[in-house]
Amino acid sequence: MLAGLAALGTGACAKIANSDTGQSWFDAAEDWHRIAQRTLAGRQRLAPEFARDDVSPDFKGNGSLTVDTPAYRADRESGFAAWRLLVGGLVEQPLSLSMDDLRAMPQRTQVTRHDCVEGWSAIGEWTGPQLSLLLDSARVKRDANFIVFRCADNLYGRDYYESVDMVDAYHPQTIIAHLLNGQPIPEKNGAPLRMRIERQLGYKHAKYLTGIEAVADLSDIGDGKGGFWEDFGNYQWYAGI
Ligand SMILES: Nc1nc2c(c(=O)[nH]1)N[C@H]1C(S)=C(S)[C@@H](COP(=O)(O)O)O[C@H]1N2
Ligand SMILES: [Mo]
Repeated sequence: MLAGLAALGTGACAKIANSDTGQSWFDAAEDWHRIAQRTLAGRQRLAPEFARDDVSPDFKGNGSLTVDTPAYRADRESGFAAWRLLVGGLVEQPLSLSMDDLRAMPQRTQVTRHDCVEGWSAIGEWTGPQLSLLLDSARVKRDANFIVFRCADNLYGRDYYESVDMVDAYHPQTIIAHLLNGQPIPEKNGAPLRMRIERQLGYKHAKYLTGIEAVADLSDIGDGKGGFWEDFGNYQWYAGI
């Protein structure tokens, strides 16, 4: 956790060290991490990982293939210099991270198979920091039960969003990816940031990621079913594989 904070360069380390309540904040974050790892221990099993040679020549794009706004186009032209990932909700230390901040954190690379409910799969090599690192840095409060992912795109007139419970949030293969096959993520696959939640079906893997929010329950978000497709009534909230 200290390494994570240092890598973020937020100066939060100094703040914690000087604060009377620092120690209890630490405990709260570590508690959630431990609880998530203890709960349903079987769900911590890793999804299969493949060899670099197995990657699909073209990773299909599905759902939104871009974000249709002038702001997105302008930021894309500048290499996403203005992109920010906000980490907030039920956290002690909200974060606003640039692409450079995320690239400076410890990285995980994994070659995994993406399974879409529509019946297609693709293998890709994804790289980025683990979500657990960000959650520990932001110090998720004990009353949080879910992590919500906010996206920049609007599909059929609704903002895309998704959510997972703390077990999937702290799963080691749950990463905030900024590279696909060693290159910045293509526009159709969610540039510049997308979730990889390898024990879950494709629609959980939020593209065009702008925010990560810790919440106690999901009823106030969207239509209250925990995700874009879930709100339409098409797909189940729990999409474990
Ligand atoms: N923001 C956003 N995330 C999204 C979607 C979307 O339309 N918008 N589609 C989902 C679905 S159904 C799938 S299968 C995958 C597709 O990822 P890909 O475009 O890289 O294949 O993204 C998921 N995440
Ligand atoms: Mo999908």
